[in-house]
Amino acid sequence: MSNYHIKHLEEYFQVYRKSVRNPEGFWEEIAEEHFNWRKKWNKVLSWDFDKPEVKWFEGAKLNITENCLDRHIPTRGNKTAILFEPNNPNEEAQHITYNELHERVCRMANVLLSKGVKKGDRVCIYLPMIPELAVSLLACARIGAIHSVVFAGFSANALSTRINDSDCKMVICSDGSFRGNKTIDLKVIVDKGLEDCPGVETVLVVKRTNTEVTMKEGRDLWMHPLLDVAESNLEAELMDAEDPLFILYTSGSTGQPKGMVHTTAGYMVYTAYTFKNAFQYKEEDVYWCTADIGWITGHSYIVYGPLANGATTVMFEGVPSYPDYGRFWQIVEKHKINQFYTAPTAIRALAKEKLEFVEKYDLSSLKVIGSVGEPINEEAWHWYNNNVGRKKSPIIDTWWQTETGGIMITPIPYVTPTTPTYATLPFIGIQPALMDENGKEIEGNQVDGRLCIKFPWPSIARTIWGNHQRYKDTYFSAYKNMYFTGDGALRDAVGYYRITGRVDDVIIVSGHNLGTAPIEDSINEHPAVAESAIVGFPHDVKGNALYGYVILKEMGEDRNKENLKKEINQQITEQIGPIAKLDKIQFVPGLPKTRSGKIMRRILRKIASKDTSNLGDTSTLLNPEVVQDIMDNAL
Ligand code: 7RM
Repeated sequence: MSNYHIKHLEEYFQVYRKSVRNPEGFWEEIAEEHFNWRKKWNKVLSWDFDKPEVKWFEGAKLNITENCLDRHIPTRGNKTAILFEPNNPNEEAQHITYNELHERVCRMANVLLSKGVKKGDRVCIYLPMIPELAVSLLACARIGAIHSVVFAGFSANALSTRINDSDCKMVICSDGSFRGNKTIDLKVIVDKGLEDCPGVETVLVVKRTNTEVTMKEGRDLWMHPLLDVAESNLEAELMDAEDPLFILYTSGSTGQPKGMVHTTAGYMVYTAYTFKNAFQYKEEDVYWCTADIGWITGHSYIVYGPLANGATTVMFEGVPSYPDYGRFWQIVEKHKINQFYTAPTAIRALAKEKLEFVEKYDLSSLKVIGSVGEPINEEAWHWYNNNVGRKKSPIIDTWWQTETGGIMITPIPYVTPTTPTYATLPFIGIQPALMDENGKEIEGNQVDGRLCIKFPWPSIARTIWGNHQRYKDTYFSAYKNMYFTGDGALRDAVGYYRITGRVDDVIIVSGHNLGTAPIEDSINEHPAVAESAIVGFPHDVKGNALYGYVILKEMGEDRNKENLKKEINQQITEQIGPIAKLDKIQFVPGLPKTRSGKIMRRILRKIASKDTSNLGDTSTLLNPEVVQDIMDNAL
């Protein structure tokens, strides 16, 4: 039996048991059968969560781009690898075949080499969602350079911090980017950021918007003329299994962003295997993940996972609201998308708009619809299920992190029965544990605790760039011999997991542990409410009390606010209990969100506890203007 593609629930349980009883044997078999190695490993796994150190497939030699490109050429050379859908719906989509992608990656890799980039050097990539972005990642991997993608919505300051932290010697950027009806002058941001980055020797500029840019003599070069004259083929660099593939920054609750380091072989094996199974990808399918490649979701499930499976992966340059709120669904219809993967924040934003936007498109091609990034609340789950999945495409609520590299807890569609808001069962090879505050594992079902992972999986991040101690402190110090995720979760009667949010989102009110997500779900079900966020604030009697920030739908705007507050608390009382009632409710125009769509609760907590002298690092905030408004009207 091949364990590469799980098709039944019994098979899932059987393969899962095997992967836990004999992880080395299990992953060895997957690695052996489904990838190209230039040399096999000497040892499948060595690990020590105390050091911490994890090594998979030690001694093996490979290049991930041979697995993502070269090996598909004989059988899938003319198949579309990347389907590029531009921001402007009137601009033609591009179908880039595996043959063409191979050539483009080799050309760019040759350009990088000619500009002095060597194996192990860091290259910062600051590009919009255009094909050159995916090509850049692969070109770095082709020559063994370590890519560090910085999301092109980040500021000059955030960019320079990241460039300096990992000492990038080259930046790949574009003249500008298109987002909806806006054109953003990316090169101007790069120029500003680079004022503080003396280590950057070369900037390669991709032409996208034709905006005028200043090119700094001796540093900046246009990419396309160099690509035109570069050789179209290049032998891939031989990499060790544990050579770093990339660095990707993720923000911590305090301090500088953390440069998570992912290595080559384990990352490849795990992202490929999870992609195949979590999306049930079949050879002719067209798969679309709406994330930006600037996030881990884009690295693992737009670029590496899909390409390692020879899939057709869509890259969308634009935004869900342009030219109108039907854009996602228009694209699903146009390209007959089979698997669609997005974030709860996008689902909620689209659910606020008229149903016509989704109803008027033919979504019958969809087979699997996914969610990632934060807990998906009940209301959004049902909206997604009814209007996008049309009750026939299973929703996969996939829980994972930048640090985990790949999906950790998810239903396997058509295999695992789903329950709204539950990420359900651990993926093959993943051994979750729930821990109590005293460091003891909580056994059994119908329990909740802090989510840890007991055993290494192939794509766990190996360190924080330049700061191994911080890696140890953040992930391996809270619980002995465990990877601590920072999330809380509950395990229900059948063993399904529901992620309740970051553990700092757990609020203890009068001795009761309350997760914010279920309370927010309840509030969001009120017909006048669009979205909400709950935080705790100090209370003399209860220890903590609840403060709710609520965004109203248009219909709620002219309602009596005191009555609305009563109705919201009534609803919470009915659905959760009076213990979860809110002491304060503030109606707000928006919630502070990070650029990847997560609510920045830290800021809301500070406002609720009237401690606004120092809001901490707000550089990743998408909408700083709402913070002022919320502060001005705080209760
Ligand atoms: C992939 C990604 C990680 C954090 C994680 C959680 C939250 C992600 C879910 C989720 C509930 C989910 N990487 N999170 N997915 N919470 N259900 N399905 O998002 O590094 O940017 O964020 O996101 O808190 O720890 S990330």
